[in-house]
Amino acid sequence: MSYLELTAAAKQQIADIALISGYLWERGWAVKNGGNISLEITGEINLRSSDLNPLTYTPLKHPCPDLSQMYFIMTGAGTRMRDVACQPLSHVCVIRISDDGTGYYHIRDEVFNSPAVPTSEMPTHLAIHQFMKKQGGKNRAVLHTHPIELTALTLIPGFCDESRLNKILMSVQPEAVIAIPGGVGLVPFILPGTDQLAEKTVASLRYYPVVLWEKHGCIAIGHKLQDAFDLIDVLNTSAKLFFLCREAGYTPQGLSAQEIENLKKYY
Ligand code: 2HA
Ligand code: ZN
Repeated sequence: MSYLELTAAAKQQIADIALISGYLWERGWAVKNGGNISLEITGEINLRSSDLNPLTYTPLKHPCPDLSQMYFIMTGAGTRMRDVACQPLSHVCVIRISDDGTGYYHIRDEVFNSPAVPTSEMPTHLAIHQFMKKQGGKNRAVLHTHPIELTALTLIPGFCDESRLNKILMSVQPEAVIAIPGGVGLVPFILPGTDQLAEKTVASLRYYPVVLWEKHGCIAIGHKLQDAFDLIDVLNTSAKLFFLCREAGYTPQGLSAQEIENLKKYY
């Protein structure tokens, strides 16, 4: 008998991870091992024994007592989204934060036996889960990916400014205003996987549900993984529309400030 009991809810989360990973690969947002996903699944997983294997314990550089005893499922470091899509159980890992929040146990058994260790962006993922827990809302999903056109916008000198980017992204289609009325955040380029990136991202998430990482990609939060994906999908479509107009030789006229205000009031 397996040591881990995955409830129907946990199985659905794993199916969602596989589905969204496939979308990321198909869109070209997940070249090589780009991007990572994490979901909080406390209450959706049961251990059939209370013995946590001390051999699977890893101390955390930054303890997260707010996440004590919570369970997370995340994509593994170095795993490819196209592989996660086909064989999620072999490319994601389940962790349980220790009672005092100073480390985590990597939960494995004969069924759930992925060799993967947590994503290189785990500092940012855990910092965000800590932030979401403190907020007390419904958000439990974190998605980091490398959307092509959205990232391209952050590469253009003069465009990479929070207010300028919001003006472009929000004005080229009503859907952007409807989906993300408060706009998006921007974090200047910081080395991937670092505590500094985690810190700046959480600071920006206080105001925005999606944060662009300059010259790298973006990260979004949501209740379900699909929610986080939708936000990024809408924003990347805005960036595509912008570039399409530019390629055709035009500067997009976009919605007026009044039209945007009307949309916000109506929805
Ligand atoms: O390779 O995307 O930001 C994983 C990443 C790091
Ligand atoms: Zn990345």
